[in-house]
Amino acid sequence: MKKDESLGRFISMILRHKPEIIGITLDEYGYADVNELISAMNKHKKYIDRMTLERIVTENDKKRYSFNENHTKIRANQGHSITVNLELDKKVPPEILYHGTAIRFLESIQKSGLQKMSRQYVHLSKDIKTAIKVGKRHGNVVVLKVYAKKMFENGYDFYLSKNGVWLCDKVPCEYLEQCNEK
Ligand code: HQG
Repeated sequence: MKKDESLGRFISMILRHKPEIIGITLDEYGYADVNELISAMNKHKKYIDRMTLERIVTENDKKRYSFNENHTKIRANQGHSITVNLELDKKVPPEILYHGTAIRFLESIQKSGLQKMSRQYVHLSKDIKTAIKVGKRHGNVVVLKVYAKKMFENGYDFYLSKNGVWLCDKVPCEYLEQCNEK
């Protein structure tokens, strides 16, 4: 449903980047109070009720949001630019992960590796198809192979978000290689 999609995009912005634009705050774990979120959104003409919010959380294509156990609180599973504690455990990554990006960023990435830029983590994909989708958002896409297991063995930490996105703090150039597979 188109309307859910646009509400979802707005909720992502609130829960990941700018809760203050509708006058709410997140707790240290990134949670917003559900009642507060609904009433603040309505006040700002983003009309939503609890049933719609539940549907958006359940049906979101990337499972971007989670409720707490009794559905009184909601947070984004990844993608934050504000610093929150997602309570993720360190995890052993697979041998290879992927990162889709725009060709125009390559030169800079080859110099300084993958950086978090505006987000809390560098986001990595488990397969090439997903990486292509992520990269396309930025322009002509190029996929990079990340030698994740080697990084892990050399002391870098990895986390897996609740919706299956791999997260780390940075990827130095020596663990990156252009991926020509499809
Ligand atoms: C690039 C979406 C120049 C990086 C996606 C990326 C993901 C550099 C861009 C999640 C660089 C940042 C995150 C360097 C990295 N020099 N450019 N040294 N290091 N970059 O959007 O990974 O759909 O912040 O390659 O699916 O594209 O919103 O990160 O192109 O999971 O749920 O800087 O956001 O999730 O862009 O995407 P972003 P991302 P949602």
